Amino acid sequence: MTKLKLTYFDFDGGRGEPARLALHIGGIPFEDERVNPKDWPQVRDRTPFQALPTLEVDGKIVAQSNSINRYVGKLAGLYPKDDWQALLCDEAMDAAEDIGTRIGNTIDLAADAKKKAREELSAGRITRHLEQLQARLKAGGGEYFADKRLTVADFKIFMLVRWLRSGVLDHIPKNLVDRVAPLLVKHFERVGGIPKVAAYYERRKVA
Ligand SMILES: N[C@@H](CCC(=O)N[C@@H](CS)C(=O)NCC(=O)O)C(=O)O
Repeated sequence: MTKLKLTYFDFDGGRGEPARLALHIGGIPFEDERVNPKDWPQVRDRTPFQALPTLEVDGKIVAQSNSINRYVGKLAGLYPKDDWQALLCDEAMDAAEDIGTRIGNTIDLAADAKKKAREELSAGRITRHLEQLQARLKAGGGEYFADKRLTVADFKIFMLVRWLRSGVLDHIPKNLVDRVAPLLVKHFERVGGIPKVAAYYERRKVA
């Protein structure tokens, strides 16, 4: 049997969480390695691109969150077999990644610059991305992002919406998603309400 080790920072979100969730929900055995940020300088140099998540497959290490999501999605039966549906799944995941990266780029800015950058992002790119994601969801039937069923794209968007609504991001209104893309909130509730997902976060004590 293929031996898998997923390595990511020790919190229940971010770029590594969709793959963790997919492996858990798909019942795929894997080692869930959680890195304490204080150990990151030592871990960094054994990663291919000096970043997490990474996935080890029988001792071979790879990186890039959406590539990992696709791979584990296929193992877990959570990635479309149809090429067009796979493209829609990828598009949603990459759009979420774009928003995450743009917000991530503001984290180390000085207070004033961060406020300005985040207010601009909230009114501009983030709103536009959320509206477009909502339109894609609607076009696909309104429930899931691809294949009319749960895929790794749903986990990626679930994490993004949870992050945006959590209130941890200064200067990004926590009601932004509710205001501009209410169907994404319904989607968030739908995914969070899947019994295996709810049971997983109940065990992890994550609201
Ligand atoms: N394109 C990469 C980006 C990876 C990335 O930036 N990961 C962050 C954590 S979410 C990281 O490792 N940051 C630590 C650092 O850059 O030193 C991916 O999608 O996996």
